[in-house]
Amino acid sequence: MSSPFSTITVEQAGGVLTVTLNRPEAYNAFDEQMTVELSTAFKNAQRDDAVRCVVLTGAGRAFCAGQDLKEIEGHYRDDGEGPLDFGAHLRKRLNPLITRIRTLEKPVVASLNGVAAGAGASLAFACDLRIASKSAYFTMAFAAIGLVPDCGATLTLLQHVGYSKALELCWLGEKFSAEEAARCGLVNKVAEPEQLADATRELASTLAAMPTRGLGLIKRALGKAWTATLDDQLEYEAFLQQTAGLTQDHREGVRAFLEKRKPKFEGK
Ligand code: T3D
Repeated sequence: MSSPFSTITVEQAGGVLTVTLNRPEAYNAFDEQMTVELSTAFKNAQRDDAVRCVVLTGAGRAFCAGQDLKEIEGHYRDDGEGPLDFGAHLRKRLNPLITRIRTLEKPVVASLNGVAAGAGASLAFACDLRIASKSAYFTMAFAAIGLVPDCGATLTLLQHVGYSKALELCWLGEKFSAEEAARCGLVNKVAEPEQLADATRELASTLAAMPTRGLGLIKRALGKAWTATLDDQLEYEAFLQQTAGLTQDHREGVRAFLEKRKPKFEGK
């Protein structure tokens, strides 16, 4: 069957769905079509029980160079539609995509094969875990073209690196290497470029074989904790634990421990 997508590719192996940004000639910059296709791919991933981990990566040399500047420039031409309404565009396209990734109750791993610039960096920060090639780097390219970081990066970057460093990165837009990002917890693992694919596969297949519903509930708990009081969080944990305690994977985990065997989780 032919792919319904033209700017991304999707491939499923075992429980791992790999979504590849596929506009290598533009360093996988977002055009309108790509934001629509990415949203569809994540919506499908939510619905499909066979998907138990999503990997997001880029084709060619870059992960993603943010918004397609040629598409933006087109709006300013004499025959163009006039300046892009960024607010409306973000609310309609990119914000729902980021929310979809953050609320997908399955692990989402960004596998950073190269540069992540502007909204491409924000996209990587929105994923749950980041594994990066040693040659990958981030650049908060927004200020250099008079824009502000978007797609949640003002929050996600702040959470990882603190106010002063986040402001430095957002103002100056200097290269932030994968190794530097790993030192402050923004990148979970750095791999040699030729080992990135294998290291990603290993991490993703480990996650895909785990109790998917439990992992999703943990993601929910940590997502809420940023703004919660301790009392709120204790109550929320009790609620989530009640839900996790009813899953088949919880029962399998306990049984396997007592029977001294490896558990076989079904993601249910
Ligand atoms: O509502 C909304 O959507 C607004 C949201 C906006 C959020 C944003 O993302 S703003 C930030 C937009 N992104 C940028 O400003 C980054 C622009 N790109 C770069 O600064 C550099 O390309 C990189 C640092 C990413 C990589 O540098 P380098 O030297 O390795 O590569 P290069 O030669 O500059 O680029 C390679 C090709 O990719 C080149 O094409 P060509 O000339 O060989 O045909 C270049 O034009 C293309 N490319 C790179 N980034 C973009 C792009 N094409 C379109 N849009 C891009 N963002």
